[in-house]
Amino acid sequence: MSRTLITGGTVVTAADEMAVDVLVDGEKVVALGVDQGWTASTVIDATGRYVIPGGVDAHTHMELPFGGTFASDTFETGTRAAAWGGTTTIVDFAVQSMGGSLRAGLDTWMAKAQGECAIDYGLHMIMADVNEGSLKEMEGLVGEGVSSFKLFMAYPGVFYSDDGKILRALQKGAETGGLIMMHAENGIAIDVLVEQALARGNSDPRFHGVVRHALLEAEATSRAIRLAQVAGAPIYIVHLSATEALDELARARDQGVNAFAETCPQYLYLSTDDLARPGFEGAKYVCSTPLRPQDHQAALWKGLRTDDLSVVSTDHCPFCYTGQKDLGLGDFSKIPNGLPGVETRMDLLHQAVLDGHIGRRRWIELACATPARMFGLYPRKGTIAPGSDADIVVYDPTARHVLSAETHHMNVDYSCYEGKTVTGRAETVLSRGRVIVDRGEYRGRKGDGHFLRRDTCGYLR
Ligand code: DUC
Ligand code: ZN
Ligand code: ZN
Repeated sequence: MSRTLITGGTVVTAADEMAVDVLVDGEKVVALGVDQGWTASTVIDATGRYVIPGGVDAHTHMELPFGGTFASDTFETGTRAAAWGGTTTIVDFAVQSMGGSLRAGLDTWMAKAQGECAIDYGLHMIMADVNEGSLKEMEGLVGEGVSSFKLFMAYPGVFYSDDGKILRALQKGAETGGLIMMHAENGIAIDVLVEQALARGNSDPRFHGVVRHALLEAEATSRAIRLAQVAGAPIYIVHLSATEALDELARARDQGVNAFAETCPQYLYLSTDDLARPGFEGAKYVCSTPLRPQDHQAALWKGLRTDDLSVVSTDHCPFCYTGQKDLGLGDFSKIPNGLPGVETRMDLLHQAVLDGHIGRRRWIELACATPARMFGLYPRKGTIAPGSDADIVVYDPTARHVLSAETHHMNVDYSCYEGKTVTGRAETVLSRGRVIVDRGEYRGRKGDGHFLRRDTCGYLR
Protein backbone atom coordinates (compact mmCIF):
# COMPACT_ATOMS: atom_id res chain seq x y z
CA MET A 1 0.00 0.00 0.00
CA SER A 2 1.33 3.44 -0.86
CA ARG A 3 2.05 6.01 1.81
CA THR A 4 1.44 9.73 1.50
CA LEU A 5 2.94 12.39 3.73
CA ILE A 6 1.41 15.85 3.96
CA THR A 7 3.99 18.17 5.48
CA GLY A 8 4.33 21.72 6.68
CA GLY A 9 0.63 22.65 6.86
CA THR A 10 -1.72 23.63 9.67
CA VAL A 11 -4.13 20.82 10.38
CA VAL A 12 -7.53 22.29 11.22
CA THR A 13 -10.27 20.09 12.65
CA ALA A 14 -13.40 20.96 14.60
CA ALA A 15 -11.36 20.57 17.78
CA ASP A 16 -7.79 21.66 17.03
CA GLU A 17 -5.36 23.68 14.95
CA MET A 18 -1.97 22.03 14.87
CA ALA A 19 1.27 22.50 12.93
CA VAL A 20 1.77 18.77 12.31
CA ASP A 21 2.46 16.40 9.44
CA VAL A 22 -0.17 13.87 8.41
CA LEU A 23 0.80 10.35 7.42
CA VAL A 24 -1.56 8.39 5.20
CA ASP A 25 -1.18 4.68 4.59
CA GLY A 26 -3.43 3.34 1.85
CA GLU A 27 -6.92 4.69 2.44
CA LYS A 28 -6.47 5.73 6.07
CA VAL A 29 -4.83 8.40 8.17
CA VAL A 30 -2.36 6.55 10.37
CA ALA A 31 -0.53 9.26 12.31
CA LEU A 32 -0.12 12.97 12.99
CA GLY A 33 3.20 14.22 14.28
CA VAL A 34 6.24 16.47 14.06
CA ASP A 35 9.78 15.47 12.98
CA GLN A 36 9.01 11.76 12.94
CA GLY A 37 11.33 10.94 10.06
CA TRP A 38 8.46 9.35 8.15
CA THR A 39 9.05 8.31 4.55
CA ALA A 40 6.38 8.03 1.91
CA SER A 41 6.09 7.46 -1.83
CA THR A 42 4.13 10.71 -2.22
CA VAL A 43 4.99 13.86 -0.32
CA ILE A 44 2.64 16.85 -0.48
CA ASP A 45 4.07 20.17 0.63
CA ALA A 46 1.32 22.06 2.47
CA THR A 47 3.44 24.99 3.64
CA GLY A 48 1.19 28.03 4.12
CA ARG A 49 -1.91 25.87 3.65
CA TYR A 50 -4.58 24.42 5.89
CA VAL A 51 -4.92 20.67 5.97
CA ILE A 52 -8.60 20.04 6.61
CA PRO A 53 -10.99 17.09 6.51
CA GLY A 54 -12.84 16.72 3.22
CA GLY A 55 -16.21 18.45 3.29
CA VAL A 56 -19.30 16.43 4.13
CA ASP A 57 -22.38 17.73 2.33
CA ALA A 58 -25.33 15.99 3.97
CA HIS A 59 -28.00 17.31 1.61
CA THR A 60 -27.73 16.96 -2.17
CA HIS A 61 -30.13 15.94 -4.93
CA MET A 62 -28.34 14.58 -7.98
CA GLU A 63 -30.75 13.70 -10.80
CA LEU A 64 -33.79 14.44 -8.60
CA PRO A 65 -37.04 14.21 -10.57
CA PHE A 66 -38.88 17.44 -9.78
CA GLY A 67 -41.55 19.57 -11.47
CA GLY A 68 -41.52 17.56 -14.69
CA THR A 69 -37.75 17.54 -15.11
CA PHE A 70 -34.58 16.23 -13.42
CA ALA A 71 -31.88 18.01 -11.44
CA SER A 72 -29.18 18.64 -14.03
CA ASP A 73 -26.21 17.17 -12.16
CA THR A 74 -25.84 13.41 -12.37
CA PHE A 75 -24.01 11.49 -9.66
CA GLU A 76 -20.99 11.64 -11.96
CA THR A 77 -20.98 15.37 -12.68
CA GLY A 78 -22.19 16.38 -9.23
CA THR A 79 -19.57 14.41 -7.31
CA ARG A 80 -16.83 15.68 -9.63
CA ALA A 81 -17.92 19.25 -8.91
CA ALA A 82 -18.05 18.46 -5.18
CA ALA A 83 -14.45 17.22 -5.32
CA TRP A 84 -13.29 20.39 -7.07
CA GLY A 85 -14.83 22.36 -4.19
CA GLY A 86 -13.20 20.30 -1.44
CA THR A 87 -16.18 18.10 -0.58
CA THR A 88 -15.36 14.38 -0.38
CA THR A 89 -18.62 12.96 0.96
CA ILE A 90 -22.21 13.62 -0.04
CA VAL A 91 -25.39 12.21 1.42
CA ASP A 92 -28.04 12.29 -1.30
CA PHE A 93 -31.70 11.25 -1.21
CA ALA A 94 -33.28 8.10 -2.59
CA VAL A 95 -36.97 8.66 -3.31
CA GLN A 96 -39.90 6.39 -2.50
CA SER A 97 -42.57 6.86 -5.13
CA MET A 98 -46.25 7.07 -4.26
CA GLY A 99 -47.57 3.52 -4.00
CA GLY A 100 -44.03 2.10 -4.10
CA SER A 101 -41.90 0.62 -1.34
CA LEU A 102 -38.84 2.15 0.29
CA ARG A 103 -36.88 -0.81 -1.04
CA ALA A 104 -37.85 -0.12 -4.64
CA GLY A 105 -36.86 3.54 -4.25
CA LEU A 106 -33.57 2.62 -2.64
CA ASP A 107 -32.75 0.07 -5.34
CA THR A 108 -33.44 2.66 -8.04
CA TRP A 109 -31.15 5.23 -6.44
CA MET A 110 -28.43 2.69 -5.69
CA ALA A 111 -28.45 1.80 -9.37
CA LYS A 112 -28.25 5.48 -10.39
CA ALA A 113 -25.28 6.17 -8.10
CA GLN A 114 -23.33 2.94 -8.36
CA GLY A 115 -20.26 3.20 -10.54
CA GLU A 116 -20.81 6.93 -11.11
CA CYS A 117 -19.49 8.74 -8.06
CA ALA A 118 -15.98 10.15 -7.75
CA ILE A 119 -16.30 10.53 -3.95
CA ASP A 120 -17.95 8.48 -1.23
CA TYR A 121 -21.70 8.82 -0.89
CA GLY A 122 -24.49 7.82 1.43
CA LEU A 123 -28.23 7.94 0.94
CA HIS A 124 -31.12 9.24 3.02
CA MET A 125 -34.59 8.03 2.09
CA ILE A 126 -37.40 10.40 1.09
CA MET A 127 -40.65 8.92 2.40
CA ALA A 128 -43.39 10.07 0.05
CA ASP A 129 -45.87 7.42 1.13
CA VAL A 130 -46.00 6.71 4.85
CA ASN A 131 -48.08 3.57 5.37
CA GLU A 132 -47.95 0.30 7.32
CA GLY A 133 -45.57 -1.22 4.80
CA SER A 134 -43.12 1.64 4.53
CA LEU A 135 -43.06 2.14 8.31
CA LYS A 136 -42.13 -1.52 8.70
CA GLU A 137 -39.37 -1.15 6.15
CA MET A 138 -37.63 1.61 8.11
CA GLU A 139 -35.93 -0.77 10.51
CA GLY A 140 -34.37 -2.83 7.72
CA LEU A 141 -33.04 0.27 6.01
CA VAL A 142 -31.46 1.57 9.21
CA GLY A 143 -29.66 -1.76 9.47
CA GLU A 144 -28.36 -1.35 5.93
CA GLY A 145 -26.90 2.06 6.62
CA VAL A 146 -29.73 4.22 5.33
CA SER A 147 -30.42 5.67 8.74
CA SER A 148 -32.29 8.91 8.02
CA PHE A 149 -35.65 9.63 6.43
CA LYS A 150 -36.90 12.89 4.95
CA LEU A 151 -40.55 13.85 5.22
CA PHE A 152 -42.30 16.84 3.72
CA MET A 153 -44.90 19.15 5.25
CA ALA A 154 -44.86 20.90 1.85
CA TYR A 155 -45.77 19.81 -1.70
CA PRO A 156 -49.32 18.40 -1.22
CA GLY A 157 -50.01 15.62 -3.72
CA VAL A 158 -46.31 14.98 -4.31
CA PHE A 159 -44.17 14.39 -1.23
CA TYR A 160 -46.56 15.73 1.44
CA SER A 161 -47.28 13.86 4.68
CA ASP A 162 -50.05 14.89 7.08
CA ASP A 163 -49.50 15.18 10.84
CA GLY A 164 -50.69 11.64 11.53
CA LYS A 165 -48.20 10.18 9.07
CA ILE A 166 -45.44 12.37 10.44
CA LEU A 167 -46.19 11.27 13.99
CA ARG A 168 -46.10 7.59 12.98
CA ALA A 169 -42.78 8.03 11.17
CA LEU A 170 -41.32 9.84 14.18
CA GLN A 171 -42.47 7.05 16.48
CA LYS A 172 -40.78 4.55 14.20
CA GLY A 173 -37.68 6.74 14.20
CA ALA A 174 -37.61 6.66 18.00
CA GLU A 175 -37.93 2.87 17.90
CA THR A 176 -35.31 2.15 15.24
CA GLY A 177 -32.77 4.94 15.64
CA GLY A 178 -33.68 6.37 12.22
CA LEU A 179 -33.42 10.17 12.21
CA ILE A 180 -36.40 12.03 10.73
CA MET A 181 -35.41 15.02 8.60
CA MET A 182 -38.19 17.50 7.99
CA HIS A 183 -38.96 19.90 5.16
CA ALA A 184 -40.89 22.26 7.40
CA GLU A 185 -43.28 24.50 5.44
CA ASN A 186 -47.07 24.45 5.68
CA GLY A 187 -47.73 23.29 2.12
CA ILE A 188 -51.53 23.26 2.43
CA ALA A 189 -51.61 26.97 3.32
CA ILE A 190 -48.93 27.78 0.73
CA ASP A 191 -51.03 26.22 -2.03
CA VAL A 192 -53.95 28.52 -1.14
CA LEU A 193 -51.67 31.54 -1.38
CA VAL A 194 -50.23 30.30 -4.69
CA GLU A 195 -53.72 30.01 -6.17
CA GLN A 196 -54.68 33.48 -4.92
CA ALA A 197 -51.46 35.07 -6.21
CA LEU A 198 -51.89 33.57 -9.68
CA ALA A 199 -55.57 34.61 -9.77
CA ARG A 200 -54.41 38.19 -9.17
CA GLY A 201 -51.95 37.92 -12.04
CA ASN A 202 -48.91 37.78 -9.76
CA SER A 203 -46.91 35.24 -11.74
CA ASP A 204 -43.29 36.52 -11.53
CA PRO A 205 -40.58 34.53 -9.71
CA ARG A 206 -40.56 36.96 -6.77
CA PHE A 207 -44.04 35.78 -5.74
CA HIS A 208 -42.50 32.38 -4.93
CA GLY A 209 -40.99 34.11 -1.90
CA VAL A 210 -44.19 35.95 -1.04
CA VAL A 211 -46.47 32.89 -0.91
CA ARG A 212 -43.97 30.76 0.98
CA HIS A 213 -44.37 33.03 3.98
CA ALA A 214 -41.76 32.95 6.76
CA LEU A 215 -44.52 32.33 9.31
CA LEU A 216 -45.55 29.21 7.39
CA GLU A 217 -42.01 27.92 7.84
CA ALA A 218 -42.09 28.88 11.53
CA GLU A 219 -45.46 27.23 12.10
CA ALA A 220 -44.37 24.00 10.43
CA THR A 221 -41.03 24.01 12.26
CA SER A 222 -42.78 24.35 15.60
CA ARG A 223 -45.35 21.68 14.71
CA ALA A 224 -42.69 19.25 13.55
CA ILE A 225 -40.64 19.72 16.70
CA ARG A 226 -43.65 19.30 18.96
CA LEU A 227 -44.73 16.15 17.12
CA ALA A 228 -41.20 14.82 17.61
CA GLN A 229 -41.45 15.57 21.31
CA VAL A 230 -44.73 13.68 21.53
CA ALA A 231 -43.10 10.73 19.76
CA GLY A 232 -40.00 10.89 21.94
CA ALA A 233 -37.87 11.20 18.81
CA PRO A 234 -35.08 13.53 17.74
CA ILE A 235 -35.70 15.63 14.64
CA TYR A 236 -33.49 17.39 12.09
CA ILE A 237 -34.95 20.39 10.27
CA VAL A 238 -33.55 20.79 6.77
CA HIS A 239 -32.80 24.06 4.95
CA LEU A 240 -33.96 26.38 7.71
CA SER A 241 -34.15 29.90 6.27
CA ALA A 242 -36.39 32.19 8.34
CA THR A 243 -35.67 34.04 11.58
CA GLU A 244 -39.10 33.06 12.87
CA ALA A 245 -38.39 29.36 12.29
CA LEU A 246 -35.03 29.71 14.03
CA ASP A 247 -36.81 31.30 17.01
CA GLU A 248 -39.08 28.25 17.28
CA LEU A 249 -36.11 25.90 17.05
CA ALA A 250 -34.07 27.83 19.63
CA ARG A 251 -37.00 27.90 22.06
CA ALA A 252 -37.37 24.12 21.84
CA ARG A 253 -33.62 23.56 22.20
CA ASP A 254 -33.58 25.80 25.27
CA GLN A 255 -36.20 23.44 26.70
CA GLY A 256 -33.82 20.54 26.10
CA VAL A 257 -35.55 19.09 23.05
CA ASN A 258 -33.40 17.03 20.67
CA ALA A 259 -34.13 19.26 17.69
CA PHE A 260 -31.32 19.94 15.21
CA ALA A 261 -31.19 22.03 12.07
CA GLU A 262 -29.12 22.93 9.06
CA THR A 263 -29.10 26.04 6.96
CA CYS A 264 -27.54 26.49 3.51
CA PRO A 265 -25.17 29.06 1.97
CA GLN A 266 -27.93 30.51 -0.22
CA TYR A 267 -29.80 31.72 2.88
CA LEU A 268 -26.62 33.29 4.23
CA TYR A 269 -25.55 35.09 1.07
CA LEU A 270 -28.66 35.55 -1.14
CA SER A 271 -32.03 37.15 -0.51
CA THR A 272 -35.44 38.11 -1.92
CA ASP A 273 -33.58 40.87 -3.80
CA ASP A 274 -32.22 38.09 -6.02
CA LEU A 275 -35.68 36.58 -6.48
CA ALA A 276 -36.85 40.02 -7.59
CA ARG A 277 -34.17 40.45 -10.28
CA PRO A 278 -35.59 41.95 -13.48
CA GLY A 279 -37.37 39.89 -16.10
CA PHE A 280 -37.33 36.18 -15.41
CA GLU A 281 -33.84 36.25 -13.86
CA GLY A 282 -35.31 35.65 -10.39
CA ALA A 283 -36.12 32.06 -11.46
CA LYS A 284 -32.46 31.22 -10.92
CA TYR A 285 -33.05 31.80 -7.22
CA VAL A 286 -36.24 29.77 -6.79
CA CYS A 287 -35.79 27.11 -4.12
CA SER A 288 -37.78 25.91 -1.15
CA THR A 289 -37.67 26.96 1.59
CA PRO A 290 -37.31 30.27 -0.28
CA LEU A 291 -34.71 32.98 0.02
CA ARG A 292 -35.71 35.52 2.67
CA PRO A 293 -35.25 39.30 3.01
CA GLN A 294 -31.66 40.23 3.79
CA ASP A 295 -32.34 41.00 7.43
CA HIS A 296 -32.79 37.27 8.16
CA GLN A 297 -29.12 36.64 7.47
CA ALA A 298 -27.82 38.12 10.72
CA ALA A 299 -30.06 35.77 12.71
CA LEU A 300 -28.82 32.76 10.74
CA TRP A 301 -25.17 33.69 11.31
CA LYS A 302 -25.93 34.06 15.00
CA GLY A 303 -27.65 30.66 15.01
CA LEU A 304 -24.51 29.15 13.50
CA ARG A 305 -22.41 30.66 16.25
CA THR A 306 -24.71 29.57 19.09
CA ASP A 307 -25.13 26.07 17.62
CA ASP A 308 -28.90 26.35 17.26
CA LEU A 309 -27.93 25.75 13.64
CA SER A 310 -25.39 22.96 13.66
CA VAL A 311 -24.82 22.05 10.01
CA VAL A 312 -24.40 23.88 6.71
CA SER A 313 -25.37 21.73 3.72
CA THR A 314 -26.22 22.84 0.23
CA ASP A 315 -29.56 21.28 -0.82
CA HIS A 316 -27.74 21.17 -4.16
CA CYS A 317 -30.52 20.69 -6.71
CA PRO A 318 -29.56 22.46 -9.95
CA PHE A 319 -31.81 23.23 -12.90
CA CYS A 320 -30.58 25.04 -15.99
CA TYR A 321 -31.95 28.53 -16.57
CA THR A 322 -32.53 27.70 -20.22
CA GLY A 323 -34.67 24.64 -20.75
CA GLN A 324 -35.59 23.93 -17.12
CA LYS A 325 -36.24 27.03 -14.99
CA ASP A 326 -38.18 28.44 -17.96
CA LEU A 327 -40.86 25.78 -17.45
CA GLY A 328 -42.21 28.43 -15.07
CA LEU A 329 -42.36 31.37 -17.49
CA GLY A 330 -45.68 33.06 -16.75
CA ASP A 331 -46.33 30.91 -13.63
CA PHE A 332 -43.79 30.99 -10.78
CA SER A 333 -45.30 27.83 -9.25
CA LYS A 334 -44.02 25.81 -12.20
CA ILE A 335 -40.38 26.87 -11.82
CA PRO A 336 -38.42 23.77 -10.70
CA ASN A 337 -37.31 24.40 -7.11
CA GLY A 338 -33.62 24.22 -6.42
CA LEU A 339 -30.18 25.84 -6.69
CA PRO A 340 -26.67 24.62 -7.48
CA GLY A 341 -24.15 24.80 -4.64
CA VAL A 342 -22.21 21.60 -3.97
CA GLU A 343 -18.99 23.10 -5.35
CA THR A 344 -19.07 26.46 -3.56
CA ARG A 345 -20.03 25.59 0.02
CA MET A 346 -16.54 25.16 1.51
CA ASP A 347 -15.28 28.42 -0.02
CA LEU A 348 -18.33 30.46 0.96
CA LEU A 349 -17.95 29.24 4.53
CA HIS A 350 -14.24 30.01 4.52
CA GLN A 351 -15.17 33.49 3.33
CA ALA A 352 -17.44 33.65 6.38
CA VAL A 353 -14.38 32.98 8.54
CA LEU A 354 -12.55 35.87 6.88
CA ASP A 355 -15.62 38.09 7.28
CA GLY A 356 -15.78 37.32 11.01
CA HIS A 357 -19.08 35.44 11.06
CA ILE A 358 -17.60 32.16 12.36
CA GLY A 359 -14.26 30.89 13.58
CA ARG A 360 -11.94 28.61 11.64
CA ARG A 361 -12.63 25.46 13.67
CA ARG A 362 -16.36 26.24 13.56
CA TRP A 363 -16.05 26.25 9.74
CA ILE A 364 -14.83 22.65 9.91
CA GLU A 365 -17.38 21.72 12.53
CA LEU A 366 -20.30 23.00 10.44
CA ALA A 367 -19.07 21.68 7.10
CA CYS A 368 -17.35 18.40 8.04
CA ALA A 369 -17.50 17.11 11.60
CA THR A 370 -21.09 17.74 12.66
CA PRO A 371 -22.75 16.53 9.44
CA ALA A 372 -20.61 13.39 9.70
CA ARG A 373 -21.60 12.81 13.30
CA MET A 374 -25.24 13.72 12.72
CA PHE A 375 -25.56 11.11 9.99
CA GLY A 376 -23.51 8.28 11.45
CA LEU A 377 -20.23 8.78 9.61
CA TYR A 378 -17.93 10.09 12.36
CA PRO A 379 -15.00 9.63 12.91
CA ARG A 380 -14.56 7.79 9.62
CA LYS A 381 -15.45 11.09 7.90
CA GLY A 382 -15.36 14.67 9.12
CA THR A 383 -12.02 14.73 10.90
CA ILE A 384 -8.32 13.98 10.49
CA ALA A 385 -7.30 11.41 13.08
CA PRO A 386 -5.58 8.02 13.13
CA GLY A 387 -8.09 5.54 11.74
CA SER A 388 -10.21 8.02 9.83
CA ASP A 389 -10.52 7.81 6.06
CA ALA A 390 -7.84 9.85 4.32
CA ASP A 391 -10.35 12.33 2.87
CA ILE A 392 -8.16 15.40 3.14
CA VAL A 393 -8.07 18.83 1.53
CA VAL A 394 -4.97 20.96 1.27
CA TYR A 395 -6.65 24.35 1.35
CA ASP A 396 -5.03 27.58 0.24
CA PRO A 397 -6.58 30.27 2.45
CA THR A 398 -5.12 33.11 0.37
CA ALA A 399 -6.25 32.08 -3.15
CA ARG A 400 -8.64 34.67 -4.50
CA HIS A 401 -11.00 33.54 -7.23
CA VAL A 402 -14.20 34.61 -8.89
CA LEU A 403 -17.27 32.35 -8.79
CA SER A 404 -18.72 31.94 -12.25
CA ALA A 405 -20.63 29.53 -14.49
CA GLU A 406 -17.72 29.95 -16.93
CA THR A 407 -15.35 28.19 -14.58
CA HIS A 408 -17.41 26.01 -12.23
CA HIS A 409 -17.77 22.27 -12.77
CA MET A 410 -21.43 21.84 -11.87
CA ASN A 411 -23.57 20.84 -14.84
CA VAL A 412 -25.71 23.96 -14.84
CA ASP A 413 -25.70 27.08 -17.00
CA TYR A 414 -25.56 29.73 -14.30
CA SER A 415 -23.98 30.51 -10.95
CA CYS A 416 -26.00 32.02 -8.10
CA TYR A 417 -22.84 33.92 -7.18
CA GLU A 418 -21.74 35.05 -10.65
CA GLY A 419 -18.87 37.56 -10.31
CA LYS A 420 -18.45 37.21 -6.54
CA THR A 421 -14.82 37.10 -5.41
CA VAL A 422 -13.97 34.73 -2.57
CA THR A 423 -10.68 34.06 -0.85
CA GLY A 424 -9.69 30.46 -0.21
CA ARG A 425 -9.71 27.39 -2.40
CA ALA A 426 -9.18 23.64 -2.30
CA GLU A 427 -5.78 23.05 -3.89
CA THR A 428 -5.25 19.32 -3.47
CA VAL A 429 -8.00 16.87 -2.58
CA LEU A 430 -7.57 13.28 -1.40
CA SER A 431 -10.39 10.76 -1.31
CA ARG A 432 -9.49 7.70 0.76
CA GLY A 433 -5.82 8.40 0.19
CA ARG A 434 -6.01 8.97 -3.61
CA VAL A 435 -5.30 12.41 -4.97
CA ILE A 436 -8.38 13.39 -7.01
CA VAL A 437 -7.68 17.10 -7.42
CA ASP A 438 -4.03 18.04 -7.85
CA ARG A 439 -3.39 21.80 -7.92
CA GLY A 440 -5.86 22.58 -10.69
CA GLU A 441 -5.82 19.20 -12.35
CA TYR A 442 -8.64 16.71 -11.98
CA ARG A 443 -7.50 13.15 -11.33
CA GLY A 444 -10.72 11.65 -9.96
CA ARG A 445 -12.49 8.72 -11.56
CA LYS A 446 -16.15 7.92 -11.67
CA GLY A 447 -16.87 4.76 -9.75
CA ASP A 448 -14.07 5.26 -7.21
CA GLY A 449 -16.60 6.61 -4.70
CA HIS A 450 -18.01 3.94 -2.38
CA PHE A 451 -21.49 3.66 -0.91
CA LEU A 452 -21.35 4.44 2.82
CA ARG A 453 -23.34 2.27 5.19
CA ARG A 454 -24.03 4.77 7.89
CA ASP A 455 -24.44 4.25 11.60
CA THR A 456 -27.30 6.01 13.43
CA CYS A 457 -27.13 9.66 14.55
CA GLY A 458 -24.05 10.21 16.72
CA TYR A 459 -25.65 12.86 18.93
CA LEU A 460 -28.04 10.53 20.67
CA ARG A 461 -25.97 7.92 22.37
N1 DUC B 1 -36.37 22.13 -2.15
C1 DUC B 1 -35.74 22.52 -3.26
O1 DUC B 1 -35.43 23.70 -3.40
N2 DUC B 1 -35.47 21.61 -4.20
C2 DUC B 1 -35.75 20.24 -4.09
C3 DUC B 1 -36.64 19.86 -2.99
C4 DUC B 1 -36.79 20.88 -1.94
O2 DUC B 1 -37.33 20.59 -0.91
ZN1 ZN C 1 -36.75 20.17 1.22
ZN1 ZN D 1 -33.55 19.03 -0.41
